[in-house]
Amino acid sequence: MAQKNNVKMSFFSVDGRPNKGGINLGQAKQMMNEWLQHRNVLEELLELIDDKHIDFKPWEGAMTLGELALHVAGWNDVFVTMVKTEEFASPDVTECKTMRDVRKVVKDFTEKTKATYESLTDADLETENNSSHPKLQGPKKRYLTAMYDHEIHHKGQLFMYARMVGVKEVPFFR
Ligand code: NI
Repeated sequence: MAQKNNVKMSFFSVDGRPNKGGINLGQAKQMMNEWLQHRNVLEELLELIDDKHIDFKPWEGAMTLGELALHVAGWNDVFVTMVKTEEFASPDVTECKTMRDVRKVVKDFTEKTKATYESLTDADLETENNSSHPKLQGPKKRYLTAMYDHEIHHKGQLFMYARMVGVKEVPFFR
């Protein structure tokens, strides 16, 4: 009986909900898929923003709409890369003049981040990290949960930016 329960548990994804189709994916793969759902929504949202809003910011000193989108994509690539390298270095983000540029850079980061994520093993996730940040210390998996939260945190802000510049129909949140 106990064994049966263990098998059943492995069909649940990181957020505890049933894994669609009951396929028992590895943890790294499952976590990547959970993150990708949110990234795909972010990309959909960016399709709805006109060029004239690229420099929109809701308050003085906020990141502009374009900067915020690039911030998520660039830094979240850093978080995933850190599982492999432990190097905390600013992302290399190309300057963008149009929303078309922003969408392209975000998509390129998505591909790069996905490729790095796909190279991670479940054993990598459990290895102790070298972080000096008290909230990140622990298994390397913590870089990935922080990255996931960071994606959702700023994606929520971007939904608000989008509504503020007049987008009426926004995508479902995941
Ligand atoms: Ni941030």
